[in-house]
Amino acid sequence: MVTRKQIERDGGAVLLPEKSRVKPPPMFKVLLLNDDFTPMDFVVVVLEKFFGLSREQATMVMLNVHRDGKGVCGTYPRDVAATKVEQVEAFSRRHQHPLACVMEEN
Ligand code: TYC
Repeated sequence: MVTRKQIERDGGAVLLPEKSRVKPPPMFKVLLLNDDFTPMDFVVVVLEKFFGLSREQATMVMLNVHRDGKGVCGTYPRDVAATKVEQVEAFSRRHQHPLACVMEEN
């Protein structure tokens, strides 16, 4: 908030914010990679559980990965992306599936 007193003290000048000198934080895509063994239903569950996708969105992303070899699940700051990769890989190994999840800087 700018008070009348502050404006008067500045001789009525309107002070604009300085140009920010900090870069926005780098963002990272989290991708799933296709393989021949992980069941389609399992990939859909992963996309719902860890990326908050609806059943319909998850099915579309899974089919894109199945067709194209890889696909983006979401974009996050570095630490969030790294946690998603760890969670997906741990969950997949626990269920004995080879599903691979990687992150890439945008
Ligand atoms: N290709 C797998 C199959 O036919 C399905 C699959 C989709 C696996 C996406 C991994 O990231 C993946 N069962």
